[in-house]
Amino acid sequence: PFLLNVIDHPAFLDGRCTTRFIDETPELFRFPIRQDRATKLLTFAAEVTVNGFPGVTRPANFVNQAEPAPPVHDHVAAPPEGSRQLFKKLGAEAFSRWIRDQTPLLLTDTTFRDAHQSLLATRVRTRDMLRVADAYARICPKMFSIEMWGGATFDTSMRFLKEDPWERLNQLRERIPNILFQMLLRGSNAVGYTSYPDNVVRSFVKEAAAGGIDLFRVFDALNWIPNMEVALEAVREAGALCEASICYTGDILDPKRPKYDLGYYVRMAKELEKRGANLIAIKDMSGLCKPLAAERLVKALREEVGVPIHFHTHDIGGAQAASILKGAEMGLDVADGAVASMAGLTSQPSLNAIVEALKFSPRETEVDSAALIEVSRYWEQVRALYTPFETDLRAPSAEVYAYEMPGGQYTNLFQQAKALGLASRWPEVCKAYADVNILFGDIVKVTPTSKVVGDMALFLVANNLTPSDTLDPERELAFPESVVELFEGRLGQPPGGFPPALQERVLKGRPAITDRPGAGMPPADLDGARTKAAELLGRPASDRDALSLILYPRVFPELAAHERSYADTSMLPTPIFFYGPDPAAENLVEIEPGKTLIVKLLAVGEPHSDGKRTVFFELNGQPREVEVADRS
Ligand code: 3PY
Ligand code: ZN
Repeated sequence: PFLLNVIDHPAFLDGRCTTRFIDETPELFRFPIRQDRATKLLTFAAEVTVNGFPGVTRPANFVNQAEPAPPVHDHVAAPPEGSRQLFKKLGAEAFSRWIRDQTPLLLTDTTFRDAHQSLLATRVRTRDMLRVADAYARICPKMFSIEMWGGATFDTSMRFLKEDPWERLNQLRERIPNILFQMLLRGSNAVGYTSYPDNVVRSFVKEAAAGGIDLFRVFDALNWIPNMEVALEAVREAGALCEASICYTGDILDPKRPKYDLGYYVRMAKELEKRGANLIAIKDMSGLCKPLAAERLVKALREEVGVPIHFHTHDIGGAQAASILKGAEMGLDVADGAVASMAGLTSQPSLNAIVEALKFSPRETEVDSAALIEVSRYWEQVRALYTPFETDLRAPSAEVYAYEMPGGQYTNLFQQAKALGLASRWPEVCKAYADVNILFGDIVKVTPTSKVVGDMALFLVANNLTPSDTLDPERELAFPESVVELFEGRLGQPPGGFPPALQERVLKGRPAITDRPGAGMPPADLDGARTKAAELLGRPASDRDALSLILYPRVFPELAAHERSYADTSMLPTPIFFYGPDPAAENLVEIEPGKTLIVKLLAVGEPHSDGKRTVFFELNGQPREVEVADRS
């Protein structure tokens, strides 16, 4: 550094220096503090030790243990060929026909995405996925696809887990080269909660496909096809599998709910097929598609559309494995499930159970049930590391048929209610959720519209309002921002439009748009975002970083600041990341292949007068001290 300080100094560069240059230029000795990775990671470990992980309470009975071990498998042999190689060989259309020709029911494993989104508030870290990935590729090669990206994972990775979602994709792809990767894309809402300009949606799909996503499940939160078109087109252009969703709401068996009847879904599926969908998803985000409804719906879709049908459901009510089996009898092509230890309740039905249930039947799957048991054991141990994110839901709840609340929302809305001091009024919140749906004209409720309904339900309960109070001209109400956005048409149009009286009240005379929100948005400046991302990161930024910044303009700078202070903390074992290093143990942290830090927490000092504490470590046998402010 000294030599660099000299030769980079303006006086040296200008040739203005004399023999006294070194003596008279003290700044030459001010070396930039090069905080190395180990120090940064130790600083993070010290932070968590002193202050805890933000928002996470270490469970009282938590015993810091070795990280869960993956199933025993042959590391050396390459993973057997699977659905991905076949898809690469055939291309989207021929592969879609191949799916149709299969006799076994094909299966998607959602454990890496929706299962933990629905059970553990999307908190599972990339590291715990990577640790099972090698084994998975080898012992579950007959899995049709793995849903491992999209939905809320993009947001949560950055916001809470402080990791780059693109890296999750990269690293899982490296380890699992043989099974299709699938993501959930919210149409023009991409992986966010609001509408984005078309060029953002297009670039996002292009980058995701280049990063290894093979199958995009695209949906619109109001089932409004114009809002799906840009995404569908981008997926087809990328040569990926384009799976277009019909989001299931209501009850096709109930003659009193005619708005979303069988004909509605069949018409929508046919429209989507016309727009080039390679598969149709029945996206039953709230687990409302009862067994006999699934039978009727799959049968009708099988008769009316040519492309494969993929069924996704949540087991909140407890009857959804039966819906999958009924669908299978009617020719369902692919079903979603999660491994047993991450299945049930707000998550998907158990893959282990589906595989067993179909044994010795015409739709018997090719997935190895013994392998699923091994994988489930792994996830069971992983799940134990995430107890602070578990919900209080202990048993299936058939109340979901009354409330129509998505599996992924239940836990979040409960947390929101708790934060507002409404936890004890949770049944009222649920009832209000159902009332708001009717007030809004009976709409599809899935991210982000489900959040709007949830915000409005909390608004009613917190202010002790009835649904009819919202229409009372005597009352001046400040509706939640998300409700205003919905009624302005900024999330698109529901079937049959918005109820005019409420829309009038919410917008207070302001106009609403009826066009596709993306149509009126100027393109986002991707180059500018890349430059800004580079500034934030203090290193060159990629198009992916630019997209992360555009999608999450407030969260990305926090992630970049975290990286600058603490390096890439995704390499820390989960117990250290959330709860700090075990004081009794030598904690191993592999920061790159072959380079391992041995971290021992020795002691935490008393607070100094400035409120800081010294945390004493041993790092690879050498004493190291880190000072952190005690904010606890
Ligand atoms: C999401 O959009 O994150 C969902 O899982 C919707 O069901
Ligand atoms: Zn889901």
